[in-house]
Amino acid sequence: MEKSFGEAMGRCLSTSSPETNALKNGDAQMEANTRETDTSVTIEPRVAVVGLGGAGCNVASVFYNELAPVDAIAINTDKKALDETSADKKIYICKAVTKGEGTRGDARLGSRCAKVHEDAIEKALVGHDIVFLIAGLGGGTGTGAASVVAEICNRNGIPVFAVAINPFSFETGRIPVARHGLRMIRAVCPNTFTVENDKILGLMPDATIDEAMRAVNLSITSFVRKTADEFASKIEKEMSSEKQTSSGRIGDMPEIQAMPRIKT
Ligand SMILES: Nc1nc2c(ncn2[C@@H]2O[C@H](COP(=O)(O)OP(=O)(O)OP(=O)(O)O)[C@@H](O)[C@H]2O)c(=O)[nH]1
Ligand SMILES: [Mg+2]
Repeated sequence: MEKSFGEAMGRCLSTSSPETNALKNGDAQMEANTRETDTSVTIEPRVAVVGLGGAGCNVASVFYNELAPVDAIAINTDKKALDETSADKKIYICKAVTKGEGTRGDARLGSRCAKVHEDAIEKALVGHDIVFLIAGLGGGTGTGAASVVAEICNRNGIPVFAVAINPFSFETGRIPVARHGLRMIRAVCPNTFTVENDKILGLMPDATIDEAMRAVNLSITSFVRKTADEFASKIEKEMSSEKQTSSGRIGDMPEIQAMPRIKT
């Protein structure tokens, strides 16, 4: 990861960030997911993990198969890959353009396909309190679509994080596409983290490429979980201090506890 979690959260919760303003103003979506009883407030942040393209959809499948308390949303131009993905929601983008066969490394096409399906993507995302985008860089779909989806989140005031997987260094032809794609994503999603596929090969020298990618995918899932938990607890603290300020008496404070929504 290039950036520490603390840095990301600092950015997310700094007074100038749109995310914080949304939270401080009592963001409608978060309110909808907050229950207040006589003595306690329970926050149930609704988390979406959006897998874009082949790598992203593989990570979304891990979340879905582990029954993680998130909504796993898979977006792909590759119909066969999407059919093989496990997810709460699948969005097949641009049958008319890619004929269901992916973009074959054309990131501009990936971006265009996502734009054509903006309404469906927006509908799937609205109502979530935090969104994580996962994309492998260097292909066309994930690289091109991630910034489009990040912008949809920005427009809707949904805090968004991106996890961008850099290709292996032996995928030389993909490196320039990956670099350009990362710049595009960072331009609209400051909370973008990169993961190096290469690094895992150093840690698992005898692993096959598939095993290495699976290990990377697993590390992404634990990163997302930790980040979402930290995000929820920051919100709780903000709400807690606001309540202290407004009541003026700590004794009036309701107990606040995080309780992630469990998928049934
Ligand atoms: N960690 C990890 N990396 C992957 C995985 N699958 C692919 N990658 C990496 O991600 C890069 C992009 O590949 P894909 O995600 O398949 O590309 P795509 O977004 O589907 O793009 P197109 O198929 O060209 O439309 C590859 O060059 C690999 O380095 C995966 O399951 N895990
Ligand atoms: Mg693909």
